[in-house]
Amino acid sequence: MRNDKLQKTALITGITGQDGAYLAELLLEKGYIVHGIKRRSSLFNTERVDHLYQDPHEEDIRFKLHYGDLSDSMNLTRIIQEVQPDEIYNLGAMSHVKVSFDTPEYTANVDGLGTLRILEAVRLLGLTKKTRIYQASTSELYGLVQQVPQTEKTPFYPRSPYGVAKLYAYWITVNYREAYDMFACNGILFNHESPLRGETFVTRKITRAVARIALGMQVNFFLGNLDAQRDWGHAKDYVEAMWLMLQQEKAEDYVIATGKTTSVRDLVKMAFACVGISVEFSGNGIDEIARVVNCADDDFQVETGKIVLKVDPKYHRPTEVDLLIGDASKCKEKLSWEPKHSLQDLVEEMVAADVDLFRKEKYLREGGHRTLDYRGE
Ligand code: NDP
Ligand code: GDR
Repeated sequence: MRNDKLQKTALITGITGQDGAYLAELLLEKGYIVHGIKRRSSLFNTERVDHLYQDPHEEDIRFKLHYGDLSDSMNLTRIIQEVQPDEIYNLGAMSHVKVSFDTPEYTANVDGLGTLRILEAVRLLGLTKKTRIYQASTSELYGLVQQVPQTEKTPFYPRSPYGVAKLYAYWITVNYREAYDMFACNGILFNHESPLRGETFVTRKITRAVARIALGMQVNFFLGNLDAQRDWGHAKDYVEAMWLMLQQEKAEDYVIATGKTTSVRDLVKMAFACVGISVEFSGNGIDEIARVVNCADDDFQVETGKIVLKVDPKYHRPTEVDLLIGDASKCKEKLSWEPKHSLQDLVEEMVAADVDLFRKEKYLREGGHRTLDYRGE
């Protein structure tokens, strides 16, 4: 393991996202100076890192945000030149698989070429010996199932514009490592979630809806493919693996996963069980529904027989990734990394956080205050 004594400086793209927020926390705890790139938006988009904010007018600032975008080479080059980072974590991306079918060119530009822009900036600035780079690669690279569990050696066959853009990013990272002897790693991370997960990814969509249904704020919600199986872990565990990859003697690519897979349908059952509600499914695929069979928690009263979930084909993807199970043996052996959270812990934490969030919203609404309307997308 690398053992530099000097205080290190890290630059995180995508710092306002789920992983960026957990990674920034981790690096600050480890004594790093953390710089992050945020996009300009018409509303504040820094909610996940606001607790880390430091007034730039103060001295000894260890957390600093810069405006930027992965589609803008000059901006990235200027920031990297100014920051002179020891480590860059390239987490920024248009990260929603379904949305990538609607915005394929943008996704290719940001998720694919964005990675090239970072690598090339480091090279042109003469930082190849100083700056280590982490690339946020993904289990979506595997796509069409060819072999399970998936390892670093499993062939790729991406099934979405997002997956294809990330395939370019994966290989350009490998190429710069080999061509210019750069320390650049791919973390092939399987799905990881948390209470900070974006609201339109399936886990968070489920835990938000379950919380609102339990609190009587919503009757039902809609999902797409209930048969998809994913290897879900906790984002907090996964950002630690990212950091570990950049502390090794040699740059390599690693799978990060739990080794267990669960269907979307079973995840729905688990989430409802966290509020004492058992549900049963009927129908098949496109006309499937879930009804309440029992509600055992006195805090939450939902009528037996009520339909709480329906399938809406609009959430199906033109091409789907059916089954993901990762084999993280290499990471376990070389980085001594293992996930600390089980899926049960994760779902309980996410449901509890959403119950808390919507209890507050309900309270405000009952007091006559205006709150944001629920968006079920
Ligand atoms: P999020 O969607 O939560 O965060 C994405 C981040 O990228 C946000 O900060 C977003 O900014 C930023 N971003 C989006 N577009 C641009 C752009 N054009 N220029 C600069 N920044 C941009 O993703 P996660 O935190 O979940 O994932 C982090 C990375 O890991 C992503 O690259 C994702 O593809 C990858 N990944 C994620 C996995 C997961 O299960 N979470 C699994 C495997 C890989 P804003 O807040 O303004 O939208
Ligand atoms: P994924 O995550 O596509 O695996 O990408 P997502 O949570 O969006 O979907 C997981 C599975 O659930 C099915 N599904 C639905 N998904 C969403 N979002 N909304 C629905 O209503 C719904 N109904 C069923 C999907 O079809 C899919 O099979 C995530 C992202 O974080 C990527 O950036 C990352 O690279 C991969 O994980 C690993």
